[in-house]
Amino acid sequence: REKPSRRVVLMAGGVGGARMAVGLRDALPPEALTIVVNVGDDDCFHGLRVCPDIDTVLYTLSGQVDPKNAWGIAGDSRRALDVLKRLGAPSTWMTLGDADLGLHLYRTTRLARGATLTEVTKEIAKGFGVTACVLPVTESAVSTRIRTDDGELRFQEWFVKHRCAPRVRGLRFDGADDAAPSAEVLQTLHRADLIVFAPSNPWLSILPMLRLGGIENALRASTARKVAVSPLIGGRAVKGPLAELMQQLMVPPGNSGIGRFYEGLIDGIVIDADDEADVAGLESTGLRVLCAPTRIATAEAARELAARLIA
Ligand code: FO1
Repeated sequence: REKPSRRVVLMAGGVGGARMAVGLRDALPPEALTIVVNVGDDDCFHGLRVCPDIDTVLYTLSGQVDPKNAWGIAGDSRRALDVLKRLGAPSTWMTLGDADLGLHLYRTTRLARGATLTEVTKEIAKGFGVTACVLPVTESAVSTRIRTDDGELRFQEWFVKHRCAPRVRGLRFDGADDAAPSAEVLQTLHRADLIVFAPSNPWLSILPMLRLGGIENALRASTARKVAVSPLIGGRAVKGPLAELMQQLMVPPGNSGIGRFYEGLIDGIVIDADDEADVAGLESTGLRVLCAPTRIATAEAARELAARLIA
């Protein structure tokens, strides 16, 4: 009998998570990969449940994602949004394309009929021909709130409407205290041989998952090897507000700040080939360090990194 294939779990946020998912999918047998996705960015727009990180993972894995934005559907039209703008509807700063709205209509209707977010996500993945198992981290609504000098903002208000301009004083994950990882996520973590933290924003995309009751224990109890891929290269994020956020949260900059975030949770960290100078410092904290190209905008680069990480 063939050696049981590796059971790999990817803890993912949006863009970095989706790209790492592509690489791992291409480097593993189909049934070996499970992607656990953050739901903290989720929000309700025009009465519809929008799940940006789940949708970015599904659109990217199914080859539909808009390559420029890394969210939404390539070439999507915006005629419904234009009508909403004309009618003075709220929140039209969130660009929801027509095809994208089709997905939100489907998910919202299915949830209203009592389906769980896990069930609906599986239906959508199947419909899009995605073979990897994509799981929301929880069935509950947990939403990231950004505390600023002018009060608390919903994540998308801060990220999209205000373009990350308001200085971040703190984060709150509304609903996390009453939420638990889904049973399937806990089982997946228990059975994993390898758990990868994607090169997503640790504070905005991974922390909302770690804050769910029971997940840290499940991670610590898991016999899997645990590896984080740094989302920084030369101290800068490939995409998004991570470097500025780390300054505002007053955590150490660069890869040492990433290593500190995951302290006690991971055995190893992957940093970019340009950041060779960070190896010694990270190793001195007990981490194993893999220095490899972490720019994974192409499927080939992502597969190459995934293969090296798995090896
Ligand atoms: N990000 C933006 O910067 N501007 C947008 O108008 C926008 C719309 C949008 C619609 C659907 C969706 O799934 C994601 C969307 N995003 C947009 C990205 C979203 O803000 C994500 O939460 C970020 O990618 C962070 O993960």
